[in-house]
Amino acid sequence: MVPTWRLRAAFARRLSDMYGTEVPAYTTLLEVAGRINDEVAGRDPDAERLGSISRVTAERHGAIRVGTEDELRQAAQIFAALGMHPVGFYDLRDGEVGAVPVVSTAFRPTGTEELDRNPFRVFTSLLTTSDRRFFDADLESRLGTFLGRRRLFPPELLQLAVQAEKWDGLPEPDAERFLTLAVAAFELSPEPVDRTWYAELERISAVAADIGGVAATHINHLTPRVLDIDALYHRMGERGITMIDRIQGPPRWDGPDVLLRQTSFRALAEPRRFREPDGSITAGALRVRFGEVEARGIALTRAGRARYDDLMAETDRRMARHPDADRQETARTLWHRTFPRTEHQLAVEQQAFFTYHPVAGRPRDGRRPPADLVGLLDGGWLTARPIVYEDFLPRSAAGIFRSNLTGEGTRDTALTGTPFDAHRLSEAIGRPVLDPFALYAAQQDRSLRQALATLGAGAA
Ligand code: OOG
Ligand code: NI
Repeated sequence: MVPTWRLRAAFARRLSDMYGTEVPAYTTLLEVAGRINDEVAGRDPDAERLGSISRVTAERHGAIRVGTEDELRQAAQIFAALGMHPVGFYDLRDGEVGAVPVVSTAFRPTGTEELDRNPFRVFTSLLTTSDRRFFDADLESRLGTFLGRRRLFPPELLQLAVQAEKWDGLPEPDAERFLTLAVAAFELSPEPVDRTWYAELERISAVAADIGGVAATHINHLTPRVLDIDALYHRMGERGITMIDRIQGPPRWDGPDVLLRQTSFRALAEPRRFREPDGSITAGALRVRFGEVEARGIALTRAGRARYDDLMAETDRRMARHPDADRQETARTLWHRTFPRTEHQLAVEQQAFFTYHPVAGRPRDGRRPPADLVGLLDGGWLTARPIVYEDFLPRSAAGIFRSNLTGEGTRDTALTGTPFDAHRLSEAIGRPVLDPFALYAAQQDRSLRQALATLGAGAA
């Protein structure tokens, strides 16, 4: 029997091999990221504080985009077979510029042991065809017809996925068959693209065309994790690959790494075949896929996240007043003023999530452990280990989408959009969309309860 986590690890590895043959710059990115990770691991004793080097080296996230709720449900079934569950709700339709007609979630493992074995996650976006700001009734109906006719996942793949979910794995040779079919479902399709239909959707949004203008889905990007994203940014430039103009997320600073920092580059134009209005087939190219890389930091509590969002908004306001200022520098100054400078401070102010552990061999000084967390930390009873952020940031996601779009697209801002939230997305998927904050909090609480029980037993 091949257990769930081995299926997931094998799927991530095969998808990565496949994507490397499709997008050569991705292979360069893996090389550079791998080298930087080795360098950081060699010089920094804390390199593994947010994940073992073997985890980080294998770590990827992918992005896919689907057109209908049926397609989303089927994708969810395949991910369930791999032990990946929908976490978080992201609405990317409302960005001030270049809004994207999708709502998204991320499929990922949720248990700490599963994350350690292989943390593969896939940011998955659903085209919101009923959102009138983007699509009128006529176009919605034509999209419905087009999408209704296509089949992204063969029935055999879906059946194997149902079995894998039920049995927590698959016996050979079913495991091999499942992996082959699953990877194939995310390859770029050789089917000709209808020129007129694609162009009509592209006028609304390049993402709408990439989803609704073609006969299949495909991996849009695969993202390795790197321990020093600033170094990577410079080194990719030296290799002749132009990155977008900035790293999204928190600035580089001398305090703790929090949340997620990401940057990307435009992939080259890829050859695609087109069906012209006169029925002839021509050779052409599309530039929709890209490369991305990310550095992960500590997960923030709701309070910490609110502070982060405020700092980003304040950075925007300052940049609007001083457009020539350096964004990183501006952000860094603000962070120094209000963001906790140490992990300890993040823990005592409850701005970030940690697991808590009793300190083994604390000298006996006749004292009993105090009742409060700060006292336990300061008195040397407990140590705090940071919990790594496993999710995404809507603002960064929108920035990544936007920086890789051709044209701004069009949107009728006089109309209101279809209401959409995590609950509605859960119904569409037929599985609960989990709240990332609740997952981190549960992990923290569990560790704290255990630590207190151990301390209590020792003191009694
Ligand atoms: C997804 C963009 C979001 C991220 O890392 O924030 C994303 C897409 O382009 O389909 O992948
Ligand atoms: Ni991404």
